[in-house]
Amino acid sequence: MLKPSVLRELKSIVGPANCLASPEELLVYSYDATRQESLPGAVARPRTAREISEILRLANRERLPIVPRGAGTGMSGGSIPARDGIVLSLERMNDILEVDDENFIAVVEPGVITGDLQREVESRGLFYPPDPASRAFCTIGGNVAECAGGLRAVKYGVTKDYVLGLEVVLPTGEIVNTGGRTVKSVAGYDLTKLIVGSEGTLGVVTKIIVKLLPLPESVRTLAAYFNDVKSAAIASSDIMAAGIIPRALEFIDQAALRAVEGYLKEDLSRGAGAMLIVETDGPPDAATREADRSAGIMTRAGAVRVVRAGSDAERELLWKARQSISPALYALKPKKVNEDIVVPRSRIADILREIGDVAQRHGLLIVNFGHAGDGNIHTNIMIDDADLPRADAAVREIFTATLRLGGSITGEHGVGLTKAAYLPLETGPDAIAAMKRIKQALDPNNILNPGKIFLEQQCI
Ligand code: 2HG
Ligand code: ZN
Repeated sequence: MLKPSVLRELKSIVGPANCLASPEELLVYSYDATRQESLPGAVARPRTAREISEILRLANRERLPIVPRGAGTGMSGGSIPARDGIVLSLERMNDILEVDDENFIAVVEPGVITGDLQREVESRGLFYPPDPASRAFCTIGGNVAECAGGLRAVKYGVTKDYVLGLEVVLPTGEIVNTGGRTVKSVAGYDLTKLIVGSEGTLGVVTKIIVKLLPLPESVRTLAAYFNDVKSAAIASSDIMAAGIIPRALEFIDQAALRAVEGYLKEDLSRGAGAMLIVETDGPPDAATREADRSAGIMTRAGAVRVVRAGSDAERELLWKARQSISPALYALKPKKVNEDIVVPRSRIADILREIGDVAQRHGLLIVNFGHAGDGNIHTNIMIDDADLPRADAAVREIFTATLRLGGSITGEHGVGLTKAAYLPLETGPDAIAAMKRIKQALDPNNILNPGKIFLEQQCI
């Protein structure tokens, strides 16, 4: 419970209609896509950086935890509220402020839905490439906080590659601008890069300047079907090793295919053991040539069938299927422990083999799909409550194998709460100590998203 005087002050900052404290309202803001929950003391829905600054100053005075929140689609618990703290929902700050088609930039507020930004710029012949599977409902502010990746990272990179500048409210309330509207700037430390991916622990982003590209002239989409996971994994590494850079190169294993086919009531794979979706883009000749070369490589690696999406409807169905896997998996088991490990691209077959061994050892159903072109596999351990201890053991073994192969425990979902215990495995204690010194310098009272990334500050 928040003190009545704090609630009053909060109301005077954002207006009574934008300060929520009834149990029903709090519940709506209590969870994210991990399905973990924790009830906040209040939710504030500010409209300006100035209001946010005042809230952060209040939080420092009262030592209150503040948890910034976009649409709550995060997969590592980054926006799970601190118990009795304040959720800072950026949902009302949702304007696309500017699209500058001369300089190829857009200026947006954090609450803009990523898919809306994509559609708006595409209507002007421009392109915002980062493309999380949740683009229809996630916010760009959340993408910045977690440095979201997505389906087109293999060619175009991730959120941090498109953020040129930010307006940020620091934990102590100062409003600062980082970077700017130019493609180059080396004026001082790169605070933009520090904030992107800092999971809402170092500042509240209130304005984002993103880089845009010209919209590619054409796309070609292929679906390739394999009898087994191993040949699909080898085919994906072979495409990359041949120097082809598709704009998407996605992998789906048999269990994920079955789940999504049931979810969409479509027979996409006719019983295949694994599938790759490959999409190339660019001038029509180049896109076709790269698609044809990819098809040849996949056939040589053992694809039993490679088909080209002949119409927009066919292409859209493939992508809809891919984007629906995450929710579709809940048909297999009530809970999932979903990880987003990433390995060097040539090691995908190795990590999938190791994951298969882990699944067998622990008698667990582990489903794999994801961004094979990046080496980024979504490994989902499907469980009932009783399986949780075995799932925890499996996660540790999968992370250990990932690191042994030269990979990382999280490619795009962030550390948040769910991976905090494992971060030291990857970074070692000295790097964590350095990160904590940065946190301490910017947030001396540890009010901004405490308990995320670093285990020992856990407070929910
Ligand atoms: C995706 O690529 C998302 O679909 C979600 O990153 C992954 O649910 C998952 O494991
Ligand atoms: Zn993903």
